[in-house]
Amino acid sequence: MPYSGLITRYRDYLTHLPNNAIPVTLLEGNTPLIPAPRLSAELGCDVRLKFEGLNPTGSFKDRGMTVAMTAAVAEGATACICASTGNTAASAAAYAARAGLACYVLIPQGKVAAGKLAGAVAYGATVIQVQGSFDDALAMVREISQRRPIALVNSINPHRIEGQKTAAFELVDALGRAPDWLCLPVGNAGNITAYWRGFVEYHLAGKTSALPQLLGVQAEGAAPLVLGHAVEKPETVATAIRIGRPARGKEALQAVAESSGRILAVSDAEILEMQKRLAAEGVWCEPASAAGAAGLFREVKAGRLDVRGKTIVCVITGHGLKDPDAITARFPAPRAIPATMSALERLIAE
Ligand code: AN7
Repeated sequence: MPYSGLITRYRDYLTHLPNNAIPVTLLEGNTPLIPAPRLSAELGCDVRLKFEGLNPTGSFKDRGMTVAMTAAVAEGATACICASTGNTAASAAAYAARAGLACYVLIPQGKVAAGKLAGAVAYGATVIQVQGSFDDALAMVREISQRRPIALVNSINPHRIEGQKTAAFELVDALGRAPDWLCLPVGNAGNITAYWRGFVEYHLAGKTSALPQLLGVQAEGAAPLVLGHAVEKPETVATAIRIGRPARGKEALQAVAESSGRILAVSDAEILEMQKRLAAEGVWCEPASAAGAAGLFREVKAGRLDVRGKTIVCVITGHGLKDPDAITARFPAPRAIPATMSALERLIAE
């Protein structure tokens, strides 16, 4: 049967959706699990990359958005709203367009990567820059969605988590069991919460006897869950996870504890170094998406994590095209030569 989106594929597990709901879908999910041979050799384990950047709008957010938008339409919504560091905005804009809903997205001014902002605009959302942080914007959309009949599609919307848990199902379906470790970036903490729910549900359904250990990774300048308190002015090159008050922080910490996992923070330098390593495997991701693998790398190299012979999945949450400036701003512009064969010969002989 041709693939028709994750709601159809995992309908039996999406019990919150009304029976008569008609999927609003762009055929999200079903993303590849790509082996990372160089990283595997370096760390002495089998590292696989769940490349969520290959979803329709370039990030894992599409998994939650197909379910949230399907539910919103079934409930009769005509407009939706979210706060976002960028990927949620682009995803909400696309699925709202598909469903014929008005869409408002609030983003922190000047802190959203170019590809995400352009996406939200292209899909026709009303984009509003807030002179504040993501956390400020989230507080605003929470309140307006109470006051007015506008569906809130942030990951505090339970349908978002329901959709995102399907990534765990796909991992078990691909590997035949859960991986030993699952490494992923943590911002608002919805995704790690969703993965854990997915693994637990599949475990209860008898699809995997084992559960993974979770390695949740924040950026040092935006690490409220590692520090144990909110961060008022989060700062990191990984703008996607520039979040100081994670809405699902408590659930995330509980999931990490239940899995006998870890939550830790990596520096911007470690994130960018891992972005480069992943690109050297042929998988270019945005900076935030490298955080999970960066955390794994550091722990293994420091001798704090024994992964020999283990199967490790790193979730690559967003495509590198989302944030081209993260590359072009740090590297010199490509060399220019005259349009002559001699100039080309000289350069190649260097
Ligand atoms: C690429 O788009 O919060 O821990 O508003 O875009 O579930 O928040 C994005 C988060 C990781 C963190 N990787 O996931 C938003 C937003 C990428 C992201 C995360 C985000 P959560």
